[in-house]
Amino acid sequence: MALVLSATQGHTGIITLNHSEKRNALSEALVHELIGVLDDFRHREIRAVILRAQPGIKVWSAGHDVNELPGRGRDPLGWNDPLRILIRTLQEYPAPIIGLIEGSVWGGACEVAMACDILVITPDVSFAITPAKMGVPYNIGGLLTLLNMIPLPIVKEMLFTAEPLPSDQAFNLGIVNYVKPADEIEAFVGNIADRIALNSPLSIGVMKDALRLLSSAHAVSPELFERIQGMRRIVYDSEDYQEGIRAFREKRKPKFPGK
Ligand code: YZS
Repeated sequence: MALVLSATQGHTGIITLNHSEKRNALSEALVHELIGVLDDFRHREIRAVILRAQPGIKVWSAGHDVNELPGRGRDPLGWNDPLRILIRTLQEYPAPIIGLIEGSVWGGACEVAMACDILVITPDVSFAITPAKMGVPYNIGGLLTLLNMIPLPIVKEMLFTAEPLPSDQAFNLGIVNYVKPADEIEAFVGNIADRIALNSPLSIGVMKDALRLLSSAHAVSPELFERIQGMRRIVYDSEDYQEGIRAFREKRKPKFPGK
């Protein structure tokens, strides 16, 4: 069974996450399929992409596949991690990606949403960024994706409590573009995609890339980079990290020793 479904309507491409049994967790296999669809859309010169899950779903995506996170002592979110590859692919895709979101969004899937260019959600949506619940040191690029979309005090609250941010707050903060009822959202998003497709794809592609480059134009010296990586390493070497993953597998709440 395909983990990701794809369809096209005119110049618009639609990608549907299709692994509800595992709550659309972002496994290597699912990410591989998703990137394959984006490659295909790129060759077919698709001008707007809609990224969604199955209609009416309760969990849009549960985030990184926790069973694929490495054991203690290895960076769980290194350059070649599937989540990292997916985020870069979405950000570098040369046409707008519209996130159509229903249900709850967890962990790395929040970053996937924040890597979309336009977000339209239903009122039941919530976003929870959960590394602190797993003992995971989120990576530098990932924090930057969040910071580019979410005001600093809110991103801090989300990271430190790991609790869900509800749809009305996400809308009031300008994190999402629109909140629409479930029975209207598909037509509404399709209309945005159609309007984008009438404009110059060259102009849009270049502006998207320029905005990406400008929003990541923070000077990070090699020393600063290595310092943050060193700080992160303390976390993924820790008992907290080991406990976070073990607790998930054993379906219980973690007890973090803080070392
Ligand atoms: O027991 P089976 O085999 O049926 O599988 C269960 C879950 O184990 C599986 N599943 C996942 N498998 C791998 N990775 C996941 N993230 C994941 N989430 C779920 O799907 C089957 C159904 O799950 P249930 O728990 O029975 O479903 P439900 O009662 O509907 O609850 C749905 C939620 C989403 C509330 C629940 O599954 C959940 O809390 N999942 C974990 C959400 C989460 O904390 N995700 C963050 C993952 N970490 C990251 O993305 C980053 C690395 S970080 O940690 O930095 O944020």
